[in-house]
Amino acid sequence: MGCREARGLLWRLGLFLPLLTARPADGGHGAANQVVLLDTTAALGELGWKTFPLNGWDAITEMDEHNRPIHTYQVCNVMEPNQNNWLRTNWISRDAAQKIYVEMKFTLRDCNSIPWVLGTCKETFNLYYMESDESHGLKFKPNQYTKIDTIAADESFTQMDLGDRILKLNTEVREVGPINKKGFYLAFQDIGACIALVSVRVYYKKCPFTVRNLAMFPDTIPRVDSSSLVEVRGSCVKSAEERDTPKLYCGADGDWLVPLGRCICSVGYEELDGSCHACRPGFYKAFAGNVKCSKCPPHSLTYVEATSVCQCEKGYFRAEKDPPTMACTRPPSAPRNVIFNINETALMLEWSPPSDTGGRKDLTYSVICKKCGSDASQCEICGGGIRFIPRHTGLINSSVTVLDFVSHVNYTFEIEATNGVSELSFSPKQFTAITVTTDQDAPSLIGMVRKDWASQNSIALSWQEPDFPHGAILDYEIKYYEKEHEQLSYSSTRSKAPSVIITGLKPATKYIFHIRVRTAAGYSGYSQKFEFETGDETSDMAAEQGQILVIATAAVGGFTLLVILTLFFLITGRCQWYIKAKMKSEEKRRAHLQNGHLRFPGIKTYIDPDTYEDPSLAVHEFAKEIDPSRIRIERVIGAGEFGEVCSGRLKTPGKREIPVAIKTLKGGYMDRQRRDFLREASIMGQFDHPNIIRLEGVVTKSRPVMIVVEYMENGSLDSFLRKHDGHFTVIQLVGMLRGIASGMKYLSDMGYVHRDLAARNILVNSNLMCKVSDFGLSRVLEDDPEAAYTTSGGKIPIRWTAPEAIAYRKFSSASDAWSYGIVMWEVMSYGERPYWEMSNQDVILSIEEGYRLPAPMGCPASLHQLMLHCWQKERNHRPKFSDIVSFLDKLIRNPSTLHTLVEDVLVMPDSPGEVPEYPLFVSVSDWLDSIKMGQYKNNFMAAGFTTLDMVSRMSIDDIRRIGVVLIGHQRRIVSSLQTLRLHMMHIQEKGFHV
Ligand code: ACK
Repeated sequence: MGCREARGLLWRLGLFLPLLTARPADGGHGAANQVVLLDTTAALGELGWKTFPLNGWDAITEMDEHNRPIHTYQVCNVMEPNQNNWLRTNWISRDAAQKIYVEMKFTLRDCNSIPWVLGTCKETFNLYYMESDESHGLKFKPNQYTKIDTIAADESFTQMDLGDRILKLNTEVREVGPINKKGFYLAFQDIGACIALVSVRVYYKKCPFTVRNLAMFPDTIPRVDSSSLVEVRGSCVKSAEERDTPKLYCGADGDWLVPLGRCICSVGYEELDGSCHACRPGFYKAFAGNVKCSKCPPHSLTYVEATSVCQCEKGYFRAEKDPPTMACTRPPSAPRNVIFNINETALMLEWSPPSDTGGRKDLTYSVICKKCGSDASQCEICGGGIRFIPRHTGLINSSVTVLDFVSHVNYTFEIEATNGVSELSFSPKQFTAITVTTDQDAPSLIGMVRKDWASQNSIALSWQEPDFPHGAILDYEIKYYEKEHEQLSYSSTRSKAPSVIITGLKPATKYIFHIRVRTAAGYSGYSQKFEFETGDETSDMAAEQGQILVIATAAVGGFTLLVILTLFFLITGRCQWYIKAKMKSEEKRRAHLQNGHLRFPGIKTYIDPDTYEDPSLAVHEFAKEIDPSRIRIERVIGAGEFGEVCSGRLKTPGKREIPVAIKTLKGGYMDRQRRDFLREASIMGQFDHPNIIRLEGVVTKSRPVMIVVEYMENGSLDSFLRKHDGHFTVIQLVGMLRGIASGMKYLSDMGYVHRDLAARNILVNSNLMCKVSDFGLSRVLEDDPEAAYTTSGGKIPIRWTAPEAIAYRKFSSASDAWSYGIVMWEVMSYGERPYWEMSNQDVILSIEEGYRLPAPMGCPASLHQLMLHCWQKERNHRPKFSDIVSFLDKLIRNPSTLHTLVEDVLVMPDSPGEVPEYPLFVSVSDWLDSIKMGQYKNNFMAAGFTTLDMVSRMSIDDIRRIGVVLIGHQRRIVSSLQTLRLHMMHIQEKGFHV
């Protein structure tokens, strides 16, 4: 019977199988861990399977909608007994399989639903296989086949399903193995069922190639015994190496299990997405491991890829033991300031370390001794007679003692500094030489030391020159310390004249002084110790009264004045010329002080450290020197212009350790940088107020030079507010502003103008207390990234600065008040940038035209009023800081005054000053342009907000509705509406119509 006839018969019987053109759904054909040996759904031509007998299974091939064949075998001889119909596949190659899987999709008719077939109809078929090395010509003999299983349907279909055209497709999978021959046949035995075999898929499983932990694992066939795993050793990917032997286990289902060991990228390579990539030029990786390539350390470079060690720049080197992560370094410069001190038996050489240590810490010195005749070119090495204590090379300290020298000889000592890379450099060694004639005697000791006068913080001393200086006196060294704290620290200073004024001392405190003199032959011994005490409060007043007396008396008459002055100087011993010189700067400061005292009785006046001839004197006048052993640096918290800013702890004997911030001056600085750096301490040290950052002291006598200030846990105010946007109550914000205003009141009372008041220069502690910081006058402005050059050449933070200060550098407490208004705006907007992205030029122009920052969202009207008050063009109209403090105090005492928000009012309460002139906008589009929101013109127009009057009535919801999606833009528009409303009022008052 041909195919078509069979189909006709089956149709008539109602047995024909439905939905032949429905391609069976993909049963995971593409799964990565399956290798398919046969798939009838993918076969294009006839399958050509054998059937026995011929009228049993019937091949039906239909085309699907893509014109691909669907091969189906059907049999349905349910009415005849003793059916034994075989269908055999072609030979299937085993490939690498050990165990194979046979997946069959078929439909099966429910016998109960067919009338008259009881006894003959079956609902199962049998699956067989036979292994064979032969792929062709094998005769079919059923008894050569081994049964795999009887296959029953999970779901059979009935006549009703047929009517409803429901396809009940069964999927059954059977496994068989191990297969040992080259291939096999499958056979399906029907014993009287009504079946359509829709697809057959034969596959085996494998663990597919994979990369784990930078190791590659090949395709692996699992064991037949599903309980044992195949252990597979991985091989490292390119440019990687084994750390622990990488292994994976292949499970029976083709899954990789239990990863062990790993590979790591070799030196010069870093991991990226499971493979090792060469480091880019300029980067290196010195160690194998899964870390990233790093930038070449300072003074080293590489132009090639996959570098493990960067090469040193010209003139820089790496010592043998230097790790590749270390910067390249260079030999040190020569030691400085060599001096000698000689007596009959010993010659002591001392020097200062080189200004450039080459970037290394392993600095040592060596001393070469030469004997020279009158001609410097006739020098010879000293030879063995001379001894050096402790030795002449590898010296760690910057001094050496020379013994056993011969009298009346010119010795030249060359002192050379070396470090770990000196040997690697071909450049000539840098040394400093000193010539010593051994008959030159050291100067004799200083005799008596006198106290000329003492104030609370200063003592003036003078003494006689030594009786036998044995040469020109170079200078005197004065060493002193607090009598009570001899062990802790001492200070020293130098003076060219036999007198000195020592400043920066504690009031009513005993100090010990001793002095030595220096000539070309070196130092004398120290004088005996002298004890002097600083004055208490009354002593300064007495000093000033003395001066006032002199001035008052001056009015009496020239002659009397002359007599009194002469007497005065004779008595106090101040007639020596050198004291006059020292007094020059002292007088300047006292004049300054007197001015201040007249202006603000009872309040100290700020003294500009630049009025000191010697800035190091200023820093010691106002800042305590801290012994670095009292400081413990814990971590780096930021970067200042001069070096890192660290946090740490400061120990004070007899007191609790306190947390501190430590600003450091990085090595290799110039004198000017050190002066600028310490200027801030000289300024800060003059202040003593809870809202001004407190100076604990300075380290200037050792490196690194440091400024130690109180620690402020929450860092700078601008970033603090940005981090906590919307977290505080208005009262808390006003509390912060009050603190800043109080600090500024103190500064302005002292006559100090800050010039760079901005939220970034306010620090916040853990109690939300705000303190003003960043002092340093012009230096601060150089340092401030916000500062821009003005046409007059100065660098000014435009957005924070009053117009008169921008235009002609008129800085004053009134310009600080303008900046304070900007700080208020920054605080109330939680760190928004003043004038947003407007350019500096636009800011200057719009201020000139009368534009002022609108109130931030949620800002009480009274606070915006205060801001506007601070931004008055006429600086004398701006509030004083004392006014600001009392105004904020009133607000804090009556919090209800803060409830009225700017958004809620159209009519402002009585202004404390004049309402600024706002620009006259003529259209919505002008207004949008002026607030840099011109991109929304179409949104406003399309939504019908075409007049300024309509826009001024918009709510935040309206703004969202018309399509302003960005929160920042919504904020800006809403807060600018306040200004617009004022503008509208202004226009109405003037009788304009828009
Ligand atoms: O915003 P910040 O966290 O606060 O980052 C900067 C950084 O150091 C560089 O200036 C922080 N900083 C400065 N002074 C102090 C201080 N006294 N206490 C705590 N942090 C400080 C500042």
